[in-house]
Amino acid sequence: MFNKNFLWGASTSAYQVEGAWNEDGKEPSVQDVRQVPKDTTDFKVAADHYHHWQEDVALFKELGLTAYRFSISWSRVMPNGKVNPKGVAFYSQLIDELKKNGIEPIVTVFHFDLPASLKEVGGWGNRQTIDAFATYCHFLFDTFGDRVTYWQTINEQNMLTLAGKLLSGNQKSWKDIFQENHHMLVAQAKVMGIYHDGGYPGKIGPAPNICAVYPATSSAEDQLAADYMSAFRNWLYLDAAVYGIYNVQALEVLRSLDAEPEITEEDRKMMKENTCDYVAFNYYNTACAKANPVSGTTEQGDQQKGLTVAGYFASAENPTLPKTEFGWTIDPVGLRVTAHQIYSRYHLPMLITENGLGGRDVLEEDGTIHDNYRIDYLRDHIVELKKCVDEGLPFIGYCPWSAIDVISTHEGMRKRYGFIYVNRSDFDLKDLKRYKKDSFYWYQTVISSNGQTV
Ligand code: BGP
Repeated sequence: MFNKNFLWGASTSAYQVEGAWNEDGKEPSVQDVRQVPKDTTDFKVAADHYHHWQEDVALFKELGLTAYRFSISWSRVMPNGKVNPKGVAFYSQLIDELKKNGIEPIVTVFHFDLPASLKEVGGWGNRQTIDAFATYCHFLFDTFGDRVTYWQTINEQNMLTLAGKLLSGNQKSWKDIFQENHHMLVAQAKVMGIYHDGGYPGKIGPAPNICAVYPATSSAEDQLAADYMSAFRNWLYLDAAVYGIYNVQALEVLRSLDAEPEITEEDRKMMKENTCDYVAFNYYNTACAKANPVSGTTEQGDQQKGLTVAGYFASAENPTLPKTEFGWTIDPVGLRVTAHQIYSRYHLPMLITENGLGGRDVLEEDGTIHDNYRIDYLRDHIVELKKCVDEGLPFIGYCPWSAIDVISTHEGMRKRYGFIYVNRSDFDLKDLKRYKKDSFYWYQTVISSNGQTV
């Protein structure tokens, strides 16, 4: 049984939902200036939540959400390093409106949208970005810390890092990528320290994308490959956040890629002394690995395809799992496997900050959207989550992706995740009107029965 304080939420991120990319003093973020993937749209208008936030919160209330996980745009609050009062006012009003409606605000401070001016001076490769991040976060804690209980530092740092080479158009070496990753780990530790030292009343943690990695066969070699992949993809990030250390197996893979970062004594101290209060994680699917000889390839894919490293592991197909129309595997029981792995390693409360199915929804003439595939996906995951809770795992809440349709990271507007449909397509903004999908009414019942009726 879910306890009575269990948070039933839903998620979005600033650059994928807000729009208003250059309004009211906002500086462009790296997302606003990036090359748009072929046949998809940019993030400039998104779901136009910046101009619809009151209507959206009213819909969240009607949906019955008891939590809303969103991210704050660094480039809106602190463009070019200076506080932007209009940007601050936007989030302040949003937080107040959520609280007025009984919805707990869950805040991620950085979700893939570094201010463009910081990228110009080297982004996370430049150690000064650590201080800029600390200044930004300190300001957020001082400004919103009395109203926000659950904070997350960096969304999916592991996916950002693993996609780093592709995102740089192969310009960066693995060494560059993992030095940036190291700076992010230090920055995260630093802001967790600021949060704890400041005596703010809530909790702070990371929000990586974590998934169990299965061996492709029962051979010891494939099991070892799965362990290495998991260390590299999952535990590197959580061992750093929870214990303040580098995972040994992950470090070994880094050495093989000639990508071991330079770590100063102060960095080690910073990481060791400043760790998290809980583990937030995003879960969409699981991974599968097989042994990869030293002569094998090293390749990068997305969060579904994973990563292949010569000498350690190669991504493998898992023939036991069905797939979404966008080719992502569906593995509800894998959520249970993943949650047990996390808890046995870290013994901290957990919060699911993303889980969901991206599909091509159709708005019918009568304004309905029949997304039974999404209901099936979420139901099956909630059933497994309930088993986790019954098995004694401490969960703070569940925030599926996404509260409302947002622009997908790689697939534009055609791949939707929301409970609320936004009437626009990739290249036609239409009227941006909101419609309730079938999953909206279904999740409403789940929440009102505290997870009893799924
Ligand atoms: C996670 C991100 C989200 C969201 C989601 C779905 O990696 O944290 O921002 O985009 O994945 O992914 P996609 O939009 O690529 O389908």
